[in-house]
Amino acid sequence: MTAILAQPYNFEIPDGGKMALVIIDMQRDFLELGGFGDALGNNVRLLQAIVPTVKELLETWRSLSFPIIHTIECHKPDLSDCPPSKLKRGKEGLKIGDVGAMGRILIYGEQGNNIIPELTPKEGEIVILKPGKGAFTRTNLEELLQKHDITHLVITGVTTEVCVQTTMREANDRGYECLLVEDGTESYFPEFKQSTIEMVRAQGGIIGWTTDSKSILSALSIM
Ligand code: C5J
Repeated sequence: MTAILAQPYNFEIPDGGKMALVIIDMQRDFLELGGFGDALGNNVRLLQAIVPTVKELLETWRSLSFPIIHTIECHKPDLSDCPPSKLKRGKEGLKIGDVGAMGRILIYGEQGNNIIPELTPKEGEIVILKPGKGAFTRTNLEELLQKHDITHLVITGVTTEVCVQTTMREANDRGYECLLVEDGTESYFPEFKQSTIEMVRAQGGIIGWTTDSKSILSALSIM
């Protein structure tokens, strides 16, 4: 058994359990100037702060040959997978499918839709293309987790209260044990990040656990 120091209590991976690193939407459109997040008036530098932490976890997972899952929020160029309710969000500025400084916003294959170079997926790592906020919605993620016998998810990425939290709730409802990495996730709104952390681990871990990357790395180094 591996135990990671966490809140509200230790996150335990029993022998035979398999723990994947999930990196949510670390895309240029959310993290770089000229992208979707920037166009919406957000301070993208806030999100950039977690890149070294996520990279360190990614490299650790690679060195241990543990499963890695990247997600990309994206749509088809004809927007046929984007419901009108999502398309019409945001009254001012750029909308999904509009042309921005890094190509069409949230359209698969456009420059801004790519994962940032520091975290580019390697061959063999799972990449989930998701049209929704949650990584299980209209994707084959659950099928892949079952196929690879993955039972535990260590969750990182952006933004904490939107795609990260939605994915964590979806995973929790499907029976996966989820650990949110506090210094591996970020929001444009620091108070939303803090609230998410608190609501995840409230009521005895109603959605899952939270911890910092140091606790994960230290638990893995004594495996
Ligand atoms: C948003 C995301 N915020 N990845 N997407 O629209 O959280």
